[in-house]
Amino acid sequence: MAEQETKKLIFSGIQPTGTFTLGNYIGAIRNWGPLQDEYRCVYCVVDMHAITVRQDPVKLRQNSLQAYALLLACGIDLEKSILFIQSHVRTHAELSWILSCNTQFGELSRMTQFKDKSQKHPDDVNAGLFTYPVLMAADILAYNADLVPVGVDQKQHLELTRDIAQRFNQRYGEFFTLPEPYIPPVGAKIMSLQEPTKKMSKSDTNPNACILILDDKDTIIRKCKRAVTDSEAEVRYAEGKDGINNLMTIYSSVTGKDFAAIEREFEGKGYGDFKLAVGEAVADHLRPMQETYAKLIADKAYLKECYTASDAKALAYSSRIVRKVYRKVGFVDAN
Ligand code: ATP
Ligand code: LTN
Repeated sequence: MAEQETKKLIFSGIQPTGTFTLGNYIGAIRNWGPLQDEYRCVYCVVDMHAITVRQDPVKLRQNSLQAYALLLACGIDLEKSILFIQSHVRTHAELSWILSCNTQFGELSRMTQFKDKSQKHPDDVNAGLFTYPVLMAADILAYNADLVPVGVDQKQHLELTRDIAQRFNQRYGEFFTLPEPYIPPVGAKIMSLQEPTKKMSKSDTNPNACILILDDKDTIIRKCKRAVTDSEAEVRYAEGKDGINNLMTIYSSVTGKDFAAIEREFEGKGYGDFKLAVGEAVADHLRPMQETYAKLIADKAYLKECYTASDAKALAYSSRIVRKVYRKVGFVDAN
């Protein structure tokens, strides 16, 4: 990364908690590829965050490799960027400890994700779930990232990261860059196909609510056909037509057509035709990525080569920063 040091650094992570949805794809990961020319990008499969909610170990390992291959298939180019696995790079846990000693109990108690997830899993309100945002701050600050692409749901965590960085800088002298949230120009929020006022989420228990990006064409079309709409029969973007608005957003995101063009295309046609067209367009859009994914996931040796190289780059880069942090807080040099 050295020759490009003048470019701003982007850091983002995604949890390997299941197959990505069309929401994750349109709202987040599809935007990661195009950022690579303008920025130095560091992307990460955050498996350590995933275990804040109970995971089946066999599944977690599979999901992590799947997430890694999917991110490559979605356009992350290792000639330009780093894509590594969080648990392979020890500096994240190391920095997380230091930062946790600079984070207040009260601050963490106010995090809405903690409150939501403790309600969702009342039998497992573990300390890791509570300190989740500190590990996320460590992810970002270990690279002194300038920009962090996140959805609205993660903004509060990013604000906490800035507060922690600022407090550290006041205590120990200016050191950390205060990272800014980066909201991509096309940042559509994709809603559930079954309850279009709620966001599409991979942890939804209703399989018809979300399109997974590895779903086959028939499944995608079936889910679109079952999507909840309204009692009108006009394909039109309007308040109160949440289901149709969501399908129009999806169709627009995968075809590049604007809403006016979509309304013209389906004038005089019913919802059935429109839903079929949405399903076909999504399936056609995802097919090349799915084909690349199938090749990548079948080649575990290649994947290993990829993450081993990226893990080493991430460790080298973040070690320099964490070593300076150790010195700043007063730890004796190890060598
Ligand atoms: P979970 O259901 O396990 O909470 P999730 O599907 O909500 O997961 P995350 O792993 O929390 O997804 O988020 C990964 C990224 O995808 C984040 O940047 C988030 O903002 C984005 N994202 C998630 N769901 C949507 C959606 N429906 N529309 C647009 N972006 C989304
Ligand atoms: N909390 C994020 C995942 C995440 C992340 C990060 C995002 C972990 N570490 C660092 C950006 C930067 C989520 O659930 N989407």
